[in-house]
Amino acid sequence: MNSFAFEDVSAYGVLKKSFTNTNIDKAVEEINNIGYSVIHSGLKDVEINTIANQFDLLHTQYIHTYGHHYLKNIDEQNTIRLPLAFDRCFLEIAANQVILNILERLIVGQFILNQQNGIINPAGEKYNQSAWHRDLPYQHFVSSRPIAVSALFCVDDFTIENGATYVLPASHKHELFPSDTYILKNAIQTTAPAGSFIIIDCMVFHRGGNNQTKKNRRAINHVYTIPLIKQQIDIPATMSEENMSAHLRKLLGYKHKVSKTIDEFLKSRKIFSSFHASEALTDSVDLSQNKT
Ligand SMILES: O=C(O)CCC(=O)C(=O)O
Repeated sequence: MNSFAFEDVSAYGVLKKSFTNTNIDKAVEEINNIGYSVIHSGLKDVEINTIANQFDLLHTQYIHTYGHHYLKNIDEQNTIRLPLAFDRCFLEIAANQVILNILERLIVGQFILNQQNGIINPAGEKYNQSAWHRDLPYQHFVSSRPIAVSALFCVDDFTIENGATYVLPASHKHELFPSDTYILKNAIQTTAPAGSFIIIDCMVFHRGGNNQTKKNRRAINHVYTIPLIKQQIDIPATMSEENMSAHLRKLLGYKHKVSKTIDEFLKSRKIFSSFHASEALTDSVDLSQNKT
């Protein structure tokens, strides 16, 4: 056997180092450093199959509702906007505990679901997500911490052949879109089994590949952001909060609705301050725990 163990990471001159124990720790470290990571959702094969079937059913129903001709004209025929508004199984994916655990570590303070999109990379056809982009498009800034994170749920296996997502590692750390030569040299294609999440700092440049197979590649993309960034579709206005837990209401942005009038804003402030008082209490407990 080779006497140099591959896992042995020796170093010198190092004063500070990160340690990872869990898969969540590993994902958080990768997203912070290179801007992306792949992690399994923990869903069983039977659950992933159910989601895949519901995805197709919903797509058929969606096309029927909005019209294929109309959707094709606006290049929306391969997208389902906000699938969770139609079927609870998609809400459960948006609230997947693995993802929420990672987001809590990445985004300091509060975050909300900004958007959920069912996406289809069509077999043998041009794909509308195949051009490089950031999920906060038209933005060229660098932030010290993530303010928006995407979680792409793989409904199908993501393979080289069916156009698995390309990422440009660490591009969230640089304002500019790099040169063509740099991109061609450094882009990485992230393959992943169905049921995985590809998690990407929204400022990382990425794109879908070309699907050269005979089967569509399906995924459900989620963008989670700090509440200051407006939702793509006003989720609280689209869905009733009846029968929704406080935890889901928070995730879906019911606590961060835009006040329509000054009067409404002032009323929301009153409710907000009593909420603050209870949060402050929790914070102070945390802080005192940190001190000991
Ligand atoms: O299809 C993919 O792999 C990438 C999807 C994508 O870039 C997006 O939804 O923003």
